[in-house]
Amino acid sequence: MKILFISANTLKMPYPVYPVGLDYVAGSLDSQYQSKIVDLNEFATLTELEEVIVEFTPDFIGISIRNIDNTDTTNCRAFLEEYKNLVRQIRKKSTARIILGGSGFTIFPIEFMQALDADYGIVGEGERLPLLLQALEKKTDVRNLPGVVVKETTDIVYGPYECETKRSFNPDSSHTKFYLSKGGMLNLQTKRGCPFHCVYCTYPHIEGSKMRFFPPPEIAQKARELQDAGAKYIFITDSAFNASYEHSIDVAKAFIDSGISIPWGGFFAPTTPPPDYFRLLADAGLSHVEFGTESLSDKMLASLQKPFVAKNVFTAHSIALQAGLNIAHYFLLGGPEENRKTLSETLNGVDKLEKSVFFFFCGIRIYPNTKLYEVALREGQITKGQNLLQPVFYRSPHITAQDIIQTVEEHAASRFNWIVGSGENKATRILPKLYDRGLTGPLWEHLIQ
Ligand code: B12
Ligand code: SF4
Repeated sequence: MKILFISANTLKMPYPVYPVGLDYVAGSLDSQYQSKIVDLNEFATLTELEEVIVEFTPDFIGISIRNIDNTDTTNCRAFLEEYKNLVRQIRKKSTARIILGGSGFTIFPIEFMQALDADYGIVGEGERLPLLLQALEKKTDVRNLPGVVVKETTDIVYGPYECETKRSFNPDSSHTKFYLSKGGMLNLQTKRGCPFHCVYCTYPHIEGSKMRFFPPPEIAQKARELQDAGAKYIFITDSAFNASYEHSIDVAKAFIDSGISIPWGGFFAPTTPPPDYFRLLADAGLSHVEFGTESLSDKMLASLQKPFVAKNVFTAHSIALQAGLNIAHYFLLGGPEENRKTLSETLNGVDKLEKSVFFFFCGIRIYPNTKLYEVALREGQITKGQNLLQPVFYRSPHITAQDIIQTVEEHAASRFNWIVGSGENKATRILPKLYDRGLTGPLWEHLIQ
């Protein structure tokens, strides 16, 4: 049986992202299945994809849906139409049954199934795919399989899948070569799940709230494979790499033991780390820390249910700085309780954080299965059953979105290292030139003054 996997994500900002999820899905299949991964980024037009489909003649086509939109109120881009077009082109060339999956799909499975008229979907971990394929082969009812969605599904029973994970990484595949030639960034997962409860966040729903750790020696072995394949930088895709200090330290030690010499980075929560934490990680190659800071007002941090207060942010920042790391902070403005005072507390606090880059997202996207969804529902900002596939952003009752954007943009105008939204304007001017010069990594450090 043949399965063609397609990564449908063509967003290249801030840089194209290697479809690591598909490595895991492909890795879950045994040798009775012949699988192939392609990435739309490899192709200049969909005609090239059609040629692959005609040649490979798959029985199933698995589409990985990562981004729904760019979650940027200042320059909103949604991708549903592109996905519809993709499915239309596939159907013209193939009778293969279409299976959807991916993090974006997991947030809106029913909406995507309907909008794309797919045959099946798998919510959450794609390692459940063999169960679906076996059931289809045996012609048994697939509707009761956890995580499996069909066109008629209205209710989803789903939880994290406690399974063996195997990443099938192929250094010679054409999509790997694409990422190696465009900046050389590949990615790595060290665990699944986030134990925190931030009100707006989809990650615990996508990956679960219980952390499931991969063994550090295996992670380091995979990092070594990426490095040997020619990767110049590794991004750790964990929700928050330091959600377990113990495990992240063990991973760093395993990197040192395995001779990982390329730089790496990831997302961190700005909680106060153990002494020497960032120094140890820096010794293991950590070069970039992306803090999910969101606000520097304690009132807002409490309202967003962040696992830290502003004081911890300053401490984590200075320890990371002392370890010589490049630091970025991400801010999420306009949540419940945001007002002029909390906003100015944040902006004044930002000015006290030295040598860093700041990304400001003004307006928080409302997602199902989050506490923010319940708040928005109570406040009448959305209605029950409303389709949120087209982005809807939460509005604080105490300050308008316009006010927030204007205030942040006024501050940002004279500061090169303040990026509003995904920063496509500033970034598109700079990043391609830097990549052309052979530089690698996230590159936002070049905005630090
Ligand atoms: C790491 C990450 C990043 C990093 C990526 C760095 C890198 N080089 O890899 C950075 C910081 C660059 C980033 C940027 C962005 N991100 Co991001 N990111 C993530 C994060 C935390 C993890 C993604 C990941 O790699 N997971 C690990 C892999 C192994 O899991 P996976 O891909 O989900 O695959 C599993 C399943 O989904 C499933 N699966 C996957 N494909 C398929 C296919 C089939 C057929 C099946 C059956 C199953 C299946 O099986 C896999 C194995 O279990 C997710 C949130 C999350 N926790 O999922 C957000 C997330 C994917 N990002 C999101 C967004 C919006 C963005 C940005 C648009 C933000 C912005 N405005 O800049 C950009 C887009 C960048 C781009 N070019 O696409 C959203 C996407 C949903 C949405 N709202 O559109 C997410 C879900 C977060 C959220 N807000 O909810 N991101
Ligand atoms: S720490 Fe990060 S990943 Fe975890 S719930 Fe909060 S925002 Fe989400």
